[in-house]
Amino acid sequence: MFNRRKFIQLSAAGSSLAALSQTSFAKALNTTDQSTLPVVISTWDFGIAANQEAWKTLSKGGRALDAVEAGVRIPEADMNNHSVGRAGYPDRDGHVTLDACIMDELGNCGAVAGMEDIDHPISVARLVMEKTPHVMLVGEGATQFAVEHGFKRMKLLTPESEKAWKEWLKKAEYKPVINFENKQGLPGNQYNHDTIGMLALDAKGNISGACTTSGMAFKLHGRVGDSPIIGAGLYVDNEVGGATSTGVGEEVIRNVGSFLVVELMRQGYPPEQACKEAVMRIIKKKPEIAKQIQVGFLAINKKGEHGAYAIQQGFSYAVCNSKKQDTLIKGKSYY
Ligand code: SD4
Repeated sequence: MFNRRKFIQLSAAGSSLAALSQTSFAKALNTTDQSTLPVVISTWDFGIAANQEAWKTLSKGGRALDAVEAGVRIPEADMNNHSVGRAGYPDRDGHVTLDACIMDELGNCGAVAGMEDIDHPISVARLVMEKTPHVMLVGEGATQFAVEHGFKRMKLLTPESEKAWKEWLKKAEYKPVINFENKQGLPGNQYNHDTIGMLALDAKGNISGACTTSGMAFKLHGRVGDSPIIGAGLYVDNEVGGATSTGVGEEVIRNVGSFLVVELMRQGYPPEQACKEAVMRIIKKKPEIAKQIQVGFLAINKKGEHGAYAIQQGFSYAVCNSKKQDTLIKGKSYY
């Protein structure tokens, strides 16, 4: 049963937070521990290796944009990672379709969605941002654009992913239905989690973010989640900070999650409270569905203070700055 009392308490906490002035929030922040720049944070435990790669750029005074692109390319290339990049699990029809977006301190952004046959969607997203007047390319158009810019067309479906897909086909009802993904089991199981969202502040205090995923495993062909959608899976604003998300993308899109988190930080919410309020919006609108799914938000403000909040337990994020190189922080959760 949905815990109505807990829900009301948390909603009340959310409203009273909104009533607090920015000054009160500023006092509540612990600026001593977290305010070291540069800093990079990423979703999940594989964020540790990704952060270390990003750190190579940040520690030399490099730009946050270069750091986040380099960082998330690590899980994209990891043959043991079945939820991001090269070795991602396929969709229902056996196609590996990748989603990614990137955003810089100037508000520039680029994205690809449902892209096949190219192993580093984040770098294609960056090229969309830098070489075209557009924000997003999808499907074959994205692949064609990547090839025109020197990417190699390759078969992404690995023998291991193919085996997992064929196993799944044996068990699954092979027809398009709404909430298809929820039939795969509990939120956060081996199929339904682990997008990388990365946020970095460089030594100049400029922010950038990147988000990349193969999306929900065995999704309907053509399904796109939150991860490549600016404002949903990722948003940064150099005046305020940045946010990214992981989990069931449909709920994040419905609530324009990452944009919401950044706007709440603009109003003075500390990162964790902003993430919590965004999670509460999802729970308030669909309490029964929320029990079954995972959504987590991760945020950082311009001081380098960071926080996270998820619907379900188990969400973690990695932090790297000059004091902590490979710290994994357990995110708080509603359940
Ligand atoms: C999606 N948000 O495609 C992604 C999946 C994910 O952690 O984040 N999993 O909806």
